[in-house]
Parts: sequence; C-alpha cells; structure tokens
Amino acid sequence: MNDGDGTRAAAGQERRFGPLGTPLVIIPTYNESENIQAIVARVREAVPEAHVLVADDNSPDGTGALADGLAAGDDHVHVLHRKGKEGLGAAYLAGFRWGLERDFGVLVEMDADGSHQPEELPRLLTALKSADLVLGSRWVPGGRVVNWPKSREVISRGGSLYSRLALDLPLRDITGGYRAFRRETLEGLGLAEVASQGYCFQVDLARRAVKAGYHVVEVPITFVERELGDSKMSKDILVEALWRVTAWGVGERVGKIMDRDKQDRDKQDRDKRDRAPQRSPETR
Ligand SMILES: Nc1nc2c(ncn2[C@@H]2O[C@H](COP(=O)(O)OP(=O)(O)OP(=O)(O)O)[C@@H](O)[C@H]2O)c(=O)[nH]1
Ligand SMILES: [Mg+2]
Repeated sequence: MNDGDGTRAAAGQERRFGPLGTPLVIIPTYNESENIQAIVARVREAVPEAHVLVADDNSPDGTGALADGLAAGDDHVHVLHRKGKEGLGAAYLAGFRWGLERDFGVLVEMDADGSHQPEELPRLLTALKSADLVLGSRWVPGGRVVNWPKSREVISRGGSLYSRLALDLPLRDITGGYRAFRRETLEGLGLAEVASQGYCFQVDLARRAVKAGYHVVEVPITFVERELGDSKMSKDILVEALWRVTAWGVGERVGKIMDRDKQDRDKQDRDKRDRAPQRSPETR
C-alpha cells in the first residue's frame, strides 16, 4: 500500500496510520432467521456508530425479510438482497463493493451465528488504529473456542498450520472470518480477481494482504460455536481450500525458483562479460 508520501513501510510501528472512518459490519446470511435479530442488535449496542449490512442470498427461511424489518426501524442497518446462494466469498465481495461505494472507512467481516462476538469488536477496532488489517484469532495466546468438538479444532488448527507453511505466512488463524479492514487495504487487494469461497476466501485475503506488505495484526478472540441454525460448512468447502492453498503454495515456490534461476543466469552473463578481454580503442 502507498502511504501519503508514496512509500511502503514494512513494519507497522514505523508507519503513521490515518484515523479510522465509520465502520460497516458486513454479515453474510443464508438461513439465519433464528440469529439475525440478536446479532444485529448486539453489533448496534457494542459499537453504536457502526452500520450493519446484511448480505442475504435469498434465504428460503425469510432471513432477508427479517433484516428488512430491522432496516426499516434503524437507519444504521442495511440489507443487500442477492439472487440466490452463491457462497460466503461472493456475498462478502458484494458487501465490500457496497461499502466501498459509500463513505465507510472500515469494513468488518462477521458471521451471523454468534461465533464472532460483537462485544469484542471494539478491541479489533482499537488494534486497527495501528494496522491495515486485524484478524480475530483463535490460535494466538488469549484466543480460544467454546463448545467446539475436538474434531473441529483439529481441522481448523490443521487448516491454518497447513496454510501458514504452504504459503509462508506469519499468521496463526488464517481461516477465521472475524476481521476488520481499513478501506485502503481492501482497495489494494485486487478483489476483482478473487474467486475463492468459504475458508479459502479468508486464506486468499490474508495471503494477498501479507504479500502486498500490509501490516496485519492478530487479536485474540473467544469463538463461540453456533447455538441456533445450521452450519453451511461442507466437505466441498474443505476440499476447495485444500487444493487452492496447495496450488498457490506450489505456484509461489515455482515462481521463486524461476526468479532465482534468472538471477543466476543474469549473474553468469555479467561475469562472462566482465572476464572477456577488453579491446582498447587503438587495437580496433
Ligand atoms: N450470503 C451468504 N451467506 C452465507 C453463505 N454460506 C454461509 N453463509 C453465512 O456465512 C456465515 C458463516 O457460515 P457458517 O455456516 O456459520 O460457517 P462456519 O462458521 O464456517 O461453520 P460453523 O462453525 O459450523 O457455524 C454465516 O453467517 C452464514 O449464514 C452463502 O452462500 N451466502
Ligand atoms: Mg459459523
């Protein structure tokens, strides 16, 4: 990212960060009628200046209509009605576009099912004052999960560890979906090229942010397993994450090897040129 003076500083501490603008909390929903009212009310209470955008994929259970009801009574609540179920990533991309077209300075990702506690949002926003992107993290000291079976924890920790190693990312919770972005960060991630969904969508954004040199900070959160409604997690989402992360990792390694080969060839050419006898002007 370019600072005002056109330079990019590596470490957050050396950077001066601008003030945070108004936050927009984007909540993607598919069949969350049992959760939507409570989660919106909790966000409004936890961070009164924040606006909420419910990005609903035409949920058959009427979540969209419930969200319309909330929006009718609160000018800080908005609803983006989408045609049908296209996945979490597509809903977030549409929500980001909606927020970026308006005057929001911070865009927040939050699930509808209560796993991401709105009461922790002020801590994420405080951390964002000196960062480009803040990740709510289950796997840093102080972070934890409540009511998760061991099997879910193993999959989640394993997914983050695999992504961390395959993609060489200095992050602990790479698949989590409780995040706060500065507007400028999202604008610099190349969102138009993002095609991944589910967990993979989260890995993709984190990877793009680190590679672009943004200052990414992890803040511990307590992740609470959903109590109401059904999970949309599926085997397909896990498989997508596994193959995409592997492909990105292999692609990056091949790229690095080719770069190194090219540098070696260039150096050999330079050495050859330097060793070649120099003809003086008189002998020409
Ligand atoms: N708009 C939209 N939202 C979705 C879609 N799939 C999931 N969501 C929402 O994305 C959020 C996360 O989905 P969850 O089903 O809770 O997935 P998860 O948190 O990985 O899985 P659990 O831990 O089992 O809850 C929830 O608010 C869902 O309603 C989708 O296709 N479209
Ligand atoms: Mg969930």
